[in-house]
Amino acid sequence: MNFEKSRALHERASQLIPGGVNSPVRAFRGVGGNPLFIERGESSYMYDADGNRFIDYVLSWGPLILGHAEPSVVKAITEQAVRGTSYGAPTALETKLAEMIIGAMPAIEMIRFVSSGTEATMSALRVARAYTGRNKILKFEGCYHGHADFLLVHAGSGVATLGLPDSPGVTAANALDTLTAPYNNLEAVEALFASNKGQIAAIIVEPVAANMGLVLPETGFLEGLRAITEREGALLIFDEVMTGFRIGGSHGVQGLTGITPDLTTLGKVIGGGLPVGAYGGRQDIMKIVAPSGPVYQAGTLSGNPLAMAAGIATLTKVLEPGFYEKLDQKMQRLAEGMHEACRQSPVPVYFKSIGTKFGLFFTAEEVHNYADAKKADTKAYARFFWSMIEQGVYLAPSQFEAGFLSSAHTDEQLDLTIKAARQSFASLVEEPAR
Ligand code: HOZ
Repeated sequence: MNFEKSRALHERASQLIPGGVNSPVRAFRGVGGNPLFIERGESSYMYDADGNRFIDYVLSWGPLILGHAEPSVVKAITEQAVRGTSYGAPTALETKLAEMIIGAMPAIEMIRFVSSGTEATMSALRVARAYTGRNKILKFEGCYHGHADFLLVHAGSGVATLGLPDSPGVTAANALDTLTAPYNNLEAVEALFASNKGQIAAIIVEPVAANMGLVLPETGFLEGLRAITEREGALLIFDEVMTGFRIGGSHGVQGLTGITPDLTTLGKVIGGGLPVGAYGGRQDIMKIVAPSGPVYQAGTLSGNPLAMAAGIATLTKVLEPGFYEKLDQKMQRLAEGMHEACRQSPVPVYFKSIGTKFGLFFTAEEVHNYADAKKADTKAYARFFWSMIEQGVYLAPSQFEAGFLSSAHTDEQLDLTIKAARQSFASLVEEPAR
Protein backbone atom coordinates (compact mmCIF):
# COMPACT_ATOMS: atom_id res chain seq x y z
CA MET A 1 0.00 0.00 0.00
CA ASN A 2 1.12 3.52 -0.71
CA PHE A 3 0.86 6.11 2.08
CA GLU A 4 2.75 8.96 0.41
CA LYS A 5 -0.06 11.54 0.56
CA SER A 6 -0.73 10.79 4.22
CA ARG A 7 2.99 11.15 4.92
CA ALA A 8 3.13 14.55 3.21
CA LEU A 9 -0.04 15.74 4.93
CA HIS A 10 1.35 14.70 8.30
CA GLU A 11 4.61 16.47 7.63
CA ARG A 12 2.79 19.71 6.83
CA ALA A 13 0.39 19.32 9.77
CA SER A 14 3.31 18.74 12.15
CA GLN A 15 4.64 22.21 11.35
CA LEU A 16 1.37 23.76 12.48
CA ILE A 17 -0.22 21.41 15.01
CA PRO A 18 1.65 19.61 17.85
CA GLY A 19 2.53 16.15 16.53
CA GLY A 20 0.39 16.93 13.49
CA VAL A 21 -2.74 15.80 15.33
CA ASN A 22 -5.43 17.22 17.58
CA SER A 23 -5.57 14.25 19.93
CA PRO A 24 -2.40 12.27 20.75
CA VAL A 25 -3.35 8.63 20.05
CA ARG A 26 -4.07 9.57 16.43
CA ALA A 27 -0.37 10.23 15.85
CA PHE A 28 0.35 6.46 15.72
CA ARG A 29 3.13 6.77 18.35
CA GLY A 30 1.88 3.48 19.79
CA VAL A 31 2.56 1.63 16.55
CA GLY A 32 5.21 3.74 14.82
CA GLY A 33 5.04 5.12 11.31
CA ASN A 34 2.87 7.91 10.04
CA PRO A 35 -0.80 8.41 10.83
CA LEU A 36 -3.18 7.90 7.95
CA PHE A 37 -5.01 11.04 6.93
CA ILE A 38 -8.62 10.24 6.23
CA GLU A 39 -10.56 11.66 3.36
CA ARG A 40 -13.94 10.05 3.78
CA GLY A 41 -15.95 7.40 5.55
CA GLU A 42 -18.84 5.41 4.19
CA SER A 43 -20.68 2.69 6.06
CA SER A 44 -18.00 0.46 7.66
CA TYR A 45 -15.26 1.71 5.34
CA MET A 46 -12.80 4.55 5.71
CA TYR A 47 -10.72 5.91 2.80
CA ASP A 48 -7.37 7.62 3.31
CA ALA A 49 -5.78 10.43 1.29
CA ASP A 50 -3.93 7.89 -0.91
CA GLY A 51 -7.21 6.22 -1.83
CA ASN A 52 -6.62 3.13 0.35
CA ARG A 53 -9.79 1.57 1.72
CA PHE A 54 -10.06 0.10 5.20
CA ILE A 55 -12.68 -1.79 7.18
CA ASP A 56 -12.89 0.56 10.15
CA TYR A 57 -13.00 -0.79 13.71
CA VAL A 58 -12.13 2.54 15.35
CA LEU A 59 -15.32 4.28 14.23
CA SER A 60 -14.19 7.66 15.53
CA TRP A 61 -13.27 5.91 18.81
CA GLY A 62 -16.76 4.64 19.38
CA PRO A 63 -19.49 7.07 18.37
CA LEU A 64 -20.30 5.60 14.95
CA ILE A 65 -22.37 2.61 15.99
CA LEU A 66 -24.28 2.91 12.69
CA GLY A 67 -21.09 3.29 10.63
CA HIS A 68 -19.91 6.34 8.70
CA ALA A 69 -22.34 8.78 7.09
CA GLU A 70 -25.42 6.72 7.92
CA PRO A 71 -28.19 8.25 5.74
CA SER A 72 -30.69 9.05 8.53
CA VAL A 73 -27.96 10.75 10.59
CA VAL A 74 -26.73 12.75 7.59
CA LYS A 75 -30.32 13.77 6.83
CA ALA A 76 -30.94 14.89 10.42
CA ILE A 77 -27.76 16.97 10.49
CA THR A 78 -28.43 18.51 7.08
CA GLU A 79 -32.02 19.39 7.89
CA GLN A 80 -30.96 21.02 11.14
CA ALA A 81 -28.02 22.85 9.55
CA VAL A 82 -30.30 24.80 7.22
CA ARG A 83 -32.34 25.91 10.23
CA GLY A 84 -29.21 27.15 12.01
CA THR A 85 -26.22 25.51 13.65
CA SER A 86 -26.28 27.05 17.12
CA TYR A 87 -28.58 29.39 19.00
CA GLY A 88 -27.22 29.61 22.53
CA ALA A 89 -30.82 29.11 23.61
CA PRO A 90 -32.78 25.98 24.49
CA THR A 91 -34.40 23.79 21.83
CA ALA A 92 -36.94 20.96 21.93
CA LEU A 93 -34.19 18.72 20.54
CA GLU A 94 -32.38 18.71 23.90
CA THR A 95 -35.50 17.55 25.73
CA LYS A 96 -36.12 14.88 23.10
CA LEU A 97 -32.60 13.44 23.42
CA ALA A 98 -32.83 13.68 27.22
CA GLU A 99 -36.07 11.67 27.11
CA MET A 100 -34.49 9.00 24.94
CA ILE A 101 -31.47 8.61 27.19
CA ILE A 102 -33.41 8.73 30.46
CA GLY A 103 -35.79 6.12 29.04
CA ALA A 104 -32.89 3.81 28.26
CA MET A 105 -30.38 4.24 31.08
CA PRO A 106 -31.82 3.01 34.40
CA ALA A 107 -29.72 5.23 36.71
CA ILE A 108 -30.35 8.54 34.93
CA GLU A 109 -33.30 10.58 36.15
CA MET A 110 -32.03 13.98 35.06
CA ILE A 111 -29.31 14.92 32.59
CA ARG A 112 -27.16 17.87 31.48
CA PHE A 113 -25.58 17.99 28.01
CA VAL A 114 -22.04 19.26 27.48
CA SER A 115 -19.68 19.09 24.50
CA SER A 116 -17.20 16.34 25.39
CA GLY A 117 -16.57 13.41 27.70
CA THR A 118 -13.91 15.44 29.50
CA GLU A 119 -16.46 18.10 30.37
CA ALA A 120 -18.91 15.43 31.49
CA THR A 121 -16.53 13.77 33.96
CA MET A 122 -15.12 16.97 35.40
CA SER A 123 -18.61 18.38 35.87
CA ALA A 124 -19.92 15.17 37.45
CA LEU A 125 -17.04 15.21 39.92
CA ARG A 126 -17.64 18.86 40.76
CA VAL A 127 -21.24 17.95 41.52
CA ALA A 128 -20.13 14.96 43.62
CA ARG A 129 -17.78 17.14 45.64
CA ALA A 130 -20.44 19.77 46.18
CA TYR A 131 -23.10 17.22 47.08
CA THR A 132 -20.96 15.37 49.63
CA GLY A 133 -18.98 18.36 50.87
CA ARG A 134 -15.81 16.28 50.45
CA ASN A 135 -12.72 16.93 48.33
CA LYS A 136 -11.08 13.64 47.42
CA ILE A 137 -11.97 11.36 44.55
CA LEU A 138 -10.91 7.83 43.80
CA LYS A 139 -10.12 6.57 40.31
CA PHE A 140 -8.46 3.45 38.94
CA GLU A 141 -5.03 3.10 37.35
CA GLY A 142 -5.33 2.84 33.58
CA CYS A 143 -8.87 4.20 33.50
CA TYR A 144 -9.22 7.36 31.45
CA HIS A 145 -11.83 9.99 32.21
CA GLY A 146 -10.71 12.80 29.94
CA HIS A 147 -7.93 15.30 30.38
CA ALA A 148 -9.06 17.50 33.28
CA ASP A 149 -6.04 18.21 35.50
CA PHE A 150 -7.16 16.20 38.49
CA LEU A 151 -8.02 13.18 36.33
CA LEU A 152 -4.66 12.94 34.59
CA VAL A 153 -3.29 10.73 37.32
CA HIS A 154 -2.27 7.20 36.31
CA ALA A 155 -4.53 7.69 33.31
CA GLY A 156 -5.04 5.33 30.40
CA SER A 157 -5.62 6.01 26.69
CA GLY A 158 -3.07 8.39 25.11
CA VAL A 159 -1.25 8.84 28.41
CA ALA A 160 -0.71 5.07 28.54
CA THR A 161 0.20 4.91 24.85
CA LEU A 162 2.87 7.56 25.26
CA GLY A 163 4.09 5.98 28.52
CA LEU A 164 3.57 9.20 30.49
CA PRO A 165 2.99 8.49 34.18
CA ASP A 166 1.19 11.81 34.58
CA SER A 167 1.24 15.10 32.73
CA PRO A 168 3.54 18.07 33.30
CA GLY A 169 1.40 21.11 33.90
CA VAL A 170 -0.79 19.31 36.39
CA THR A 171 0.20 20.81 39.74
CA ALA A 172 0.84 18.64 42.77
CA ALA A 173 -2.01 20.47 44.48
CA ASN A 174 -4.34 19.49 41.67
CA ALA A 175 -3.41 15.82 41.84
CA LEU A 176 -3.40 15.71 45.64
CA ASP A 177 -7.08 14.98 45.99
CA THR A 178 -7.03 12.18 43.42
CA LEU A 179 -6.48 8.74 44.93
CA THR A 180 -5.82 5.76 42.71
CA ALA A 181 -6.26 2.02 43.12
CA PRO A 182 -5.60 -0.90 40.78
CA TYR A 183 -8.66 -1.91 38.72
CA ASN A 184 -10.46 -4.98 40.08
CA ASN A 185 -8.87 -4.56 43.52
CA LEU A 186 -11.47 -4.00 46.24
CA GLU A 187 -8.95 -4.40 49.05
CA ALA A 188 -7.04 -1.38 47.77
CA VAL A 189 -10.29 0.60 47.65
CA GLU A 190 -11.14 -0.41 51.22
CA ALA A 191 -7.66 0.63 52.35
CA LEU A 192 -8.01 4.06 50.73
CA PHE A 193 -11.38 4.65 52.35
CA ALA A 194 -9.92 3.58 55.71
CA SER A 195 -7.00 5.99 55.46
CA ASN A 196 -9.13 8.87 54.12
CA LYS A 197 -12.14 8.51 56.43
CA GLY A 198 -14.98 10.86 55.52
CA GLN A 199 -12.93 12.61 52.84
CA ILE A 200 -13.75 10.75 49.60
CA ALA A 201 -16.53 12.37 47.59
CA ALA A 202 -16.79 9.75 44.86
CA ILE A 203 -15.40 6.77 43.06
CA ILE A 204 -15.30 7.23 39.31
CA VAL A 205 -14.87 4.07 37.28
CA GLU A 206 -15.08 2.81 33.73
CA PRO A 207 -17.45 -0.08 34.53
CA VAL A 208 -15.81 -1.94 31.66
CA ALA A 209 -12.35 -0.49 31.21
CA ALA A 210 -11.41 0.31 27.63
CA ASN A 211 -8.55 2.78 27.84
CA MET A 212 -5.86 0.29 28.90
CA GLY A 213 -7.06 -2.12 26.27
CA LEU A 214 -10.34 -3.86 27.04
CA VAL A 215 -10.38 -5.04 30.67
CA LEU A 216 -13.52 -6.53 32.15
CA PRO A 217 -14.62 -6.06 35.76
CA GLU A 218 -14.28 -9.26 37.76
CA THR A 219 -17.35 -10.73 39.42
CA GLY A 220 -18.16 -8.69 42.49
CA PHE A 221 -15.94 -5.72 41.68
CA LEU A 222 -18.64 -3.24 40.66
CA GLU A 223 -21.01 -4.60 43.33
CA GLY A 224 -18.21 -4.06 45.86
CA LEU A 225 -17.74 -0.44 44.75
CA ARG A 226 -21.46 0.15 45.15
CA ALA A 227 -21.49 -1.37 48.65
CA ILE A 228 -18.41 0.55 49.80
CA THR A 229 -19.63 3.92 48.49
CA GLU A 230 -23.05 3.42 50.09
CA ARG A 231 -21.49 2.48 53.40
CA GLU A 232 -19.02 5.40 53.32
CA GLY A 233 -21.44 8.11 52.14
CA ALA A 234 -19.56 8.62 48.86
CA LEU A 235 -21.07 8.72 45.37
CA LEU A 236 -20.47 6.12 42.68
CA ILE A 237 -19.94 7.47 39.18
CA PHE A 238 -20.04 5.15 36.20
CA ASP A 239 -18.13 6.68 33.32
CA GLU A 240 -20.16 5.20 30.48
CA VAL A 241 -18.75 7.51 27.80
CA MET A 242 -17.32 4.44 26.05
CA THR A 243 -19.82 1.81 27.19
CA GLY A 244 -23.09 3.77 26.88
CA PHE A 245 -25.28 2.32 24.10
CA ARG A 246 -22.46 -0.17 23.35
CA ILE A 247 -22.59 -2.58 26.29
CA GLY A 248 -25.82 -3.82 27.82
CA GLY A 249 -27.66 -2.83 24.65
CA SER A 250 -29.18 0.60 25.19
CA HIS A 251 -29.03 0.25 28.99
CA GLY A 252 -25.30 0.51 29.56
CA VAL A 253 -23.26 -1.48 32.05
CA GLN A 254 -25.69 -0.24 34.70
CA GLY A 255 -28.50 -2.07 32.90
CA LEU A 256 -26.41 -5.16 32.28
CA THR A 257 -25.28 -5.53 35.89
CA GLY A 258 -28.28 -4.06 37.69
CA ILE A 259 -25.91 -1.82 39.65
CA THR A 260 -27.23 1.72 40.03
CA PRO A 261 -24.55 4.39 40.14
CA ASP A 262 -25.45 7.80 41.59
CA LEU A 263 -24.11 9.62 38.54
CA THR A 264 -23.31 8.54 34.99
CA THR A 265 -21.22 10.22 32.33
CA LEU A 266 -21.91 9.74 28.64
CA GLY A 267 -20.55 10.82 25.26
CA LYS A 268 -19.66 9.21 21.93
CA VAL A 269 -22.77 7.28 20.65
CA ILE A 270 -25.27 9.79 22.08
CA GLY A 271 -23.83 12.42 19.72
CA GLY A 272 -23.88 10.23 16.62
CA GLY A 273 -20.39 11.45 15.62
CA LEU A 274 -20.79 15.09 16.62
CA PRO A 275 -19.19 16.57 19.75
CA VAL A 276 -21.36 15.69 22.76
CA GLY A 277 -21.01 14.66 26.34
CA ALA A 278 -23.53 14.39 29.15
CA TYR A 279 -23.75 13.71 32.84
CA GLY A 280 -26.80 12.66 34.74
CA GLY A 281 -28.17 10.64 37.59
CA ARG A 282 -30.32 10.93 40.67
CA GLN A 283 -32.63 13.94 40.64
CA ASP A 284 -31.72 15.11 44.12
CA ILE A 285 -28.07 15.27 43.05
CA MET A 286 -28.62 16.79 39.60
CA LYS A 287 -30.86 19.49 41.06
CA ILE A 288 -27.85 21.12 42.68
CA VAL A 289 -26.57 22.09 39.20
CA ALA A 290 -27.04 25.76 38.21
CA PRO A 291 -29.45 27.36 37.69
CA SER A 292 -31.58 25.03 39.81
CA GLY A 293 -28.76 24.86 42.36
CA PRO A 294 -25.43 26.47 43.14
CA VAL A 295 -22.95 24.21 41.26
CA TYR A 296 -21.83 26.16 38.23
CA GLN A 297 -21.28 24.59 34.83
CA ALA A 298 -22.01 26.11 31.42
CA GLY A 299 -21.10 25.99 27.72
CA THR A 300 -21.83 27.99 24.57
CA LEU A 301 -22.21 24.85 22.46
CA SER A 302 -23.79 22.67 25.16
CA GLY A 303 -26.85 20.94 23.73
CA ASN A 304 -25.83 22.09 20.27
CA PRO A 305 -28.74 21.49 17.85
CA LEU A 306 -26.63 19.73 15.21
CA ALA A 307 -25.23 17.35 17.82
CA MET A 308 -28.68 16.79 19.34
CA ALA A 309 -30.13 16.04 15.88
CA ALA A 310 -27.34 13.53 15.14
CA GLY A 311 -27.80 11.95 18.58
CA ILE A 312 -31.57 11.63 18.18
CA ALA A 313 -31.20 10.08 14.71
CA THR A 314 -28.62 7.60 16.04
CA LEU A 315 -30.59 6.61 19.12
CA THR A 316 -33.76 6.27 17.02
CA LYS A 317 -32.00 3.50 15.08
CA VAL A 318 -30.40 1.75 18.03
CA LEU A 319 -33.67 1.73 19.95
CA GLU A 320 -35.41 -0.15 17.13
CA PRO A 321 -36.34 -3.69 18.21
CA GLY A 322 -33.66 -6.23 17.30
CA PHE A 323 -30.86 -3.70 16.73
CA TYR A 324 -28.55 -5.01 19.44
CA GLU A 325 -29.49 -8.66 18.80
CA LYS A 326 -28.14 -8.30 15.24
CA LEU A 327 -24.99 -6.62 16.53
CA ASP A 328 -24.56 -9.41 19.10
CA GLN A 329 -24.64 -11.96 16.29
CA LYS A 330 -21.96 -10.04 14.41
CA MET A 331 -19.78 -9.83 17.50
CA GLN A 332 -20.25 -13.53 18.13
CA ARG A 333 -19.08 -14.29 14.59
CA LEU A 334 -16.04 -12.05 14.98
CA ALA A 335 -15.22 -13.39 18.45
CA GLU A 336 -15.48 -17.06 17.47
CA GLY A 337 -13.16 -16.52 14.50
CA MET A 338 -10.72 -14.42 16.49
CA HIS A 339 -10.60 -16.88 19.39
CA GLU A 340 -9.72 -19.64 16.94
CA ALA A 341 -7.11 -17.43 15.22
CA CYS A 342 -5.58 -16.64 18.63
CA ARG A 343 -5.47 -20.33 19.54
CA GLN A 344 -3.55 -21.06 16.35
CA SER A 345 -1.27 -18.03 16.66
CA PRO A 346 2.45 -18.81 17.03
CA VAL A 347 2.76 -15.91 19.50
CA PRO A 348 0.68 -15.55 22.67
CA VAL A 349 -2.34 -13.35 22.06
CA TYR A 350 -5.88 -13.30 23.31
CA PHE A 351 -9.11 -11.67 22.23
CA LYS A 352 -11.89 -10.39 24.48
CA SER A 353 -15.23 -8.89 23.61
CA ILE A 354 -18.32 -7.57 25.33
CA GLY A 355 -21.33 -5.93 23.72
CA THR A 356 -20.02 -4.11 20.67
CA LYS A 357 -16.43 -3.68 21.91
CA PHE A 358 -13.39 -5.89 21.65
CA GLY A 359 -9.71 -5.92 22.53
CA LEU A 360 -6.52 -7.85 21.88
CA PHE A 361 -3.56 -8.35 24.17
CA PHE A 362 -0.30 -9.93 23.10
CA THR A 363 0.33 -11.86 26.29
CA ALA A 364 -0.26 -15.36 27.62
CA GLU A 365 -1.56 -14.00 30.92
CA GLU A 366 -5.08 -12.73 31.48
CA VAL A 367 -5.17 -8.94 32.01
CA HIS A 368 -7.01 -7.76 35.14
CA ASN A 369 -5.55 -4.31 35.62
CA TYR A 370 -3.16 -1.71 34.22
CA ALA A 371 -0.03 -3.40 35.60
CA ASP A 372 -0.98 -6.58 33.70
CA ALA A 373 -1.84 -4.59 30.56
CA LYS A 374 1.59 -2.97 30.58
CA LYS A 375 3.23 -6.42 30.49
CA ALA A 376 1.63 -7.18 27.11
CA ASP A 377 3.91 -7.00 24.07
CA THR A 378 3.28 -3.59 22.49
CA LYS A 379 5.89 -4.24 19.78
CA ALA A 380 3.98 -7.33 18.66
CA TYR A 381 0.81 -5.23 18.65
CA ALA A 382 2.50 -2.61 16.47
CA ARG A 383 3.58 -5.20 13.90
CA PHE A 384 0.13 -6.79 13.99
CA PHE A 385 -1.46 -3.37 13.49
CA TRP A 386 0.58 -2.64 10.35
CA SER A 387 0.02 -6.09 8.94
CA MET A 388 -3.75 -5.54 9.36
CA ILE A 389 -3.47 -2.13 7.70
CA GLU A 390 -1.72 -3.71 4.73
CA GLN A 391 -4.68 -6.10 4.48
CA GLY A 392 -7.21 -3.27 4.61
CA VAL A 393 -8.26 -3.44 8.28
CA TYR A 394 -8.03 -0.33 10.45
CA LEU A 395 -7.68 -1.05 14.18
CA ALA A 396 -6.82 1.28 17.06
CA PRO A 397 -3.20 2.43 16.70
CA SER A 398 -2.41 1.43 20.29
CA GLN A 399 -2.73 -1.72 22.34
CA PHE A 400 -4.20 0.43 25.12
CA GLU A 401 -7.39 1.12 23.20
CA ALA A 402 -10.44 -0.94 22.26
CA GLY A 403 -12.05 -1.95 18.96
CA PHE A 404 -15.63 -1.11 18.02
CA LEU A 405 -18.25 -2.78 15.87
CA SER A 406 -21.07 -1.09 13.94
CA SER A 407 -24.32 -2.26 12.42
CA ALA A 408 -22.75 -1.49 9.03
CA HIS A 409 -20.13 -4.26 9.28
CA THR A 410 -21.06 -7.22 7.10
CA ASP A 411 -20.40 -10.91 7.76
CA GLU A 412 -18.10 -10.92 4.77
CA GLN A 413 -16.03 -8.09 6.27
CA LEU A 414 -15.86 -9.86 9.62
CA ASP A 415 -14.61 -13.04 7.92
CA LEU A 416 -12.03 -11.04 5.99
CA THR A 417 -10.87 -9.49 9.24
CA ILE A 418 -10.45 -12.89 10.89
CA LYS A 419 -8.50 -14.15 7.88
CA ALA A 420 -6.27 -11.07 7.96
CA ALA A 421 -5.67 -11.56 11.69
CA ARG A 422 -4.60 -15.20 11.17
CA GLN A 423 -2.13 -14.08 8.54
CA SER A 424 -0.87 -11.24 10.74
CA PHE A 425 -0.36 -13.48 13.76
CA ALA A 426 1.58 -15.94 11.58
CA SER A 427 3.78 -13.12 10.28
CA LEU A 428 4.82 -12.14 13.81
CA VAL A 429 7.35 -14.97 14.07
CA GLU A 430 9.15 -13.61 10.99
CA GLU A 431 11.70 -10.79 11.22
CA PRO A 432 10.10 -7.34 11.58
CA ALA A 433 9.91 -5.54 8.25
CA ARG A 434 9.89 -2.00 9.63
N1 HOZ B 1 -9.41 9.32 23.98
C1 HOZ B 1 -9.75 8.61 22.80
C2 HOZ B 1 -9.47 7.17 22.92
N2 HOZ B 1 -9.88 6.53 24.08
C3 HOZ B 1 -9.01 9.12 21.59
C4 HOZ B 1 -9.71 10.25 20.99
C5 HOZ B 1 -9.17 10.64 19.62
O1 HOZ B 1 -7.97 10.64 19.41
O2 HOZ B 1 -9.97 10.94 18.77
